[in-house]
Amino acid sequence: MSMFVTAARPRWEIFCQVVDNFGDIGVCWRLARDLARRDTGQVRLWVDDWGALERICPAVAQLDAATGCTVDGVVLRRWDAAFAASTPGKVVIEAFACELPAAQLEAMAAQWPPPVWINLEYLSAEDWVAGCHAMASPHPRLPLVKHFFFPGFDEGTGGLLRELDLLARRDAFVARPEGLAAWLAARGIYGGGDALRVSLFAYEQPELPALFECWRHGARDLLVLVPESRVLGDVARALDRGALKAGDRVERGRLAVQVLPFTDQIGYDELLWACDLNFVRGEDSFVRAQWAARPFVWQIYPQSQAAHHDKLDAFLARYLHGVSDPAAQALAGFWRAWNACAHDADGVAAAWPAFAAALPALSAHAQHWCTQQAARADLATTLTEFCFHSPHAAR
Ligand code: TRH
Repeated sequence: MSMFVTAARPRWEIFCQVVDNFGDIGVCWRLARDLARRDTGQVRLWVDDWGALERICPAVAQLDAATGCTVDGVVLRRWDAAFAASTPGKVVIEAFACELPAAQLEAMAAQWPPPVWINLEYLSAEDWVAGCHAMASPHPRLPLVKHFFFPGFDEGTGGLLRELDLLARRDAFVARPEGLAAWLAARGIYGGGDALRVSLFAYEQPELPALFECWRHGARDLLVLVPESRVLGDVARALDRGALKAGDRVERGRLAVQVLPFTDQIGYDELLWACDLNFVRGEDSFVRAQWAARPFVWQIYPQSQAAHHDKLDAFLARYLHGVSDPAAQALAGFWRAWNACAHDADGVAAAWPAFAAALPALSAHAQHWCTQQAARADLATTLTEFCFHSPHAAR
């Protein structure tokens, strides 16, 4: 009989190891909240980098990280060197192949029934994903079986993170023009009624000066809203400023740039809904831009030996299916330039005019793509199905 059997078992337990940035925590925090809102059972999230969590969940700053705290229905626990095994969840999710603490693995093996053990993988549009989704991997020593769970764009994958009320909240936000005006005013964002409103969330981008130069002399006013992030140094350089901080606004010709504070995830969604074009990065903001149903530009997380270029092309092939040739080429050209793909040497400034001209067509396509993807089961639903209603089900 296990020493862990008497304590209450959470329904879901997620382990998240943040390496050098908060991207993984973005996915884990969103998934945890989504599960907590649908379920009656407890969701517990272990995080090794409390600062990264605090950035997207400012509420934790007031709470006791050592003993754990509950935010939005999620029990948050710090995963540090002093980790002591606790009663494992009915489902244990290790995010992005992080290594579970050995003591917790032993605790899982001592449970009956054993937890459903999931390795949540990175999102990719590549064709092999559906074939690997839900594959089992028995532990070499312990009586435990891990399953690989792949989010994705196909029927045969785990789908995309999408809260049940997300699209209704988005529709309510965009349906009230006076609401949008109030939202902008509340953030001190003003001017440029006809300007193209752009959000810019990105990693470092050495091509920004050339693009800003093009925007400054362009055919249309542009208002660029930049949440504080890694790209801010390049934004400052492109504007010939020493440094920039939240609240700063700089105007150059037809271009106005305003720096916004980093918000929680709900506020970030609203920013995407408030803009005509969104520059996003990594994984979670990439998916949110698709649910915003607006044209977007994806900066994929760079990997060694340019492995990310294949992933970018795999998504482009899916996303551009059915888009007219000129618009498809314009989008692919601009995205590849933004991601410094070698086979597109012209650069972002050269690729911008065609991309800008294609925006009306791409806007219609973004809505079509969003509707198509929303017809598929979302990630929390597929996880619940797999973990509680399939042959692998938790008891
Ligand atoms: O941080 P990222 O670059 O994450 C990446 C990816 O997960 C990638 O796959 C992984 O390999 C790498 O990390 C290590 O970008 P991402 O995924 O978009 O996460 C950013 C999160 O920040 C997302 O949840 C949205 C959120 N956010 C806010 O909450 N408020 C804000 O103001 C902004 C700009 C973002």
